[in-house]
Amino acid sequence: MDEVTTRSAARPAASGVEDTLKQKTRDAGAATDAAPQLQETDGFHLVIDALRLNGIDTIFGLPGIPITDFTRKAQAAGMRVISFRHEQSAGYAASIAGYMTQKPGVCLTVSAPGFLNGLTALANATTNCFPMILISGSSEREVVDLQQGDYEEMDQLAIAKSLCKSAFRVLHAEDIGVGIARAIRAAVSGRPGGVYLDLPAKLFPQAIDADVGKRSLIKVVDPAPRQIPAPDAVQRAIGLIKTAKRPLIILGKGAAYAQADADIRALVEKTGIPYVPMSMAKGLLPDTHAQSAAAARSYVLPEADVVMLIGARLNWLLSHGKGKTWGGKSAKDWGGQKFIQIDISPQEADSNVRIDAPVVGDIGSCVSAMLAAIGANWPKPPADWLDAIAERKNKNIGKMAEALAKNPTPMNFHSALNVVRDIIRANPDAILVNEGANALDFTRSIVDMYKPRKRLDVGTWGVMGIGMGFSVAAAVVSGEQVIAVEGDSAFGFSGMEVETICRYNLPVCVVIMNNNGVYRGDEVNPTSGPDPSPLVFVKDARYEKLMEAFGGVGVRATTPAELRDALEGAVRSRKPTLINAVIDEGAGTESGRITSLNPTARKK
Ligand code: ADP
Ligand code: TZD
Ligand code: MG
Repeated sequence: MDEVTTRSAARPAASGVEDTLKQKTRDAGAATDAAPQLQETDGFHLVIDALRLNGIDTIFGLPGIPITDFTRKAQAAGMRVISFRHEQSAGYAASIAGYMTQKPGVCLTVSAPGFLNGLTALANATTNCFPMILISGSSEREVVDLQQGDYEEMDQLAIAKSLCKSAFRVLHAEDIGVGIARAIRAAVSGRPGGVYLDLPAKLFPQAIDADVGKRSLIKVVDPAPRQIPAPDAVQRAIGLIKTAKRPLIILGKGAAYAQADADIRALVEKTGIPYVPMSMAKGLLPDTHAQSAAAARSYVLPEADVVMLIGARLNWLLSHGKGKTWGGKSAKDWGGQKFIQIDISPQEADSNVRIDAPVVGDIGSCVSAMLAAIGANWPKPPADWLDAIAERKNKNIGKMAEALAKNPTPMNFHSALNVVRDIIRANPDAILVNEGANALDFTRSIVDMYKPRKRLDVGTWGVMGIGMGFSVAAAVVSGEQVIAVEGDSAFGFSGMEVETICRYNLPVCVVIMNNNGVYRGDEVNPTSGPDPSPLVFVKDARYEKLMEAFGGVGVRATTPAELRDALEGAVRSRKPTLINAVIDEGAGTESGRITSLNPTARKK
């Protein structure tokens, strides 16, 4: 994109200054009319031009004062503007677009309440290391700062600062180029994260000479520079792996994000080390890979002696690297593993337990350095370790197959998800979005993924509400079929976005695992009073009619056969579809797989 979007000034050109400007504009080759006009640009156009100059061609947002005209002008300039029903969904969409593309996803909101609605997604993006820029219009600075009660008054910059990686405000049109460049660099360099960019209402109509404007824009060179690991750090890691009798690799979503798929696969295969993928790293290598130890996770974590983390943090999702999960005697005890951690953040090592070999750098560079160091004839791990894993794995896969083969009435999570498993196997390019508790945990363990970055879920926070935003972005960014497996509670957080899915006619099929409630639907009010339990919803809710209301396809499925028909139909037609899969309301467990995190009263 070379051209700066210009607007003709309304004023008649008369003065000497303006003549000079006209001449400049002509020199810049922008004005070719016989009757030359003064060429100006403004804040609206400069923001659009700065984004496009940096290859950002899509905006996720929700219009209103002061950004309404911005959304129009962005669309007129050829950007894709995806307009949502709630800013939180737009924000989640932007964040996952960032994860999928390594370019910051942009979310655009109005001031105060719109900004706050988008802020949850920005904080979530930062927590998950997804690159995203939240751009919010803001009210008059001088009124806000004196707290004089402006329309949607709020000191947004101050509030955003503590919740994201960086926050900037641009006051003058000629600084827009710098502002966008700083936002892009902050979002994607180093550990990716969320960036807030505050654009006051007054900035948008500020006019400046088009040529000056054009020259103020910055095309960011090498926005996420490679970070080559120190050779001695690589050698230390290799040395540690050499001592291992029971080595293990854990792949996290940082590894999926890095798009170093071939090298990661080569490292796993050349070393022969068994690996466990974290949730969003499923499919980085196909889940059916012989070295996947996912089905023996509870055996390999406590038994491993050297563990190499690639783009995965030792946070709660890995029980902080200690305690019983890792073979420790009690909840806080170290299990005795030595850890290698490949991560771009130099501060990540030792966050929970000692890291004996930190390798700091971008995963692409680190993995290729490791590959070079191990050479061609790396010995496979000891056979007794691999055999012991295979034994557990096969036993668990056998047990799972038995559970999947059953066909109970009503359907349970297994019989329903067995269908989704088949559909993903037949359509490995489809993107699976997943949220809920039981609906999440069962899907993660039952549905195999075959390709990288195809599984998008609740991430580090286990946040509900990402479903429809992620689905919209996944479809917009990739053009692929999206299948969103949603708990009925989880779906409720962003359900209105089915209208967005219909409006943009996206190939999204939402499958609601409808068990009438949060975790299960059979709880009752212990007082026998008229209010239902806080954990249950209207029984036999007809969610499919929501999709029909906006012209999509709605199906109520009570058997695996009906579910299969409906899912196959959705994939064939690519029409917006919502399948209300009716699940046994007693089939789930509280909090799914993380029951242990629930505080319980001592007093019964
Ligand atoms: P998971 O939840 O899958 O375990 P986490 O979100 O906890 O994954 O960890 C992802 C890690 O990956 C973060 O510590 C982050 O710094 C790191 N990371 C992200 N992108 C890169 C990259 N390109 N190179 C190296 N590390 C990265
Ligand atoms: N609010 C937000 C934003 N995130 C959350 N994680 C929660 C609340 C708490 N929560 C969970 O952790 S899972 C869940 C909630 C409300 C919903 C579980 O019910 P579901 O799934 O219907 O989505 P299952 O299949 O019934 O377990
Ligand atoms: Mg439920």
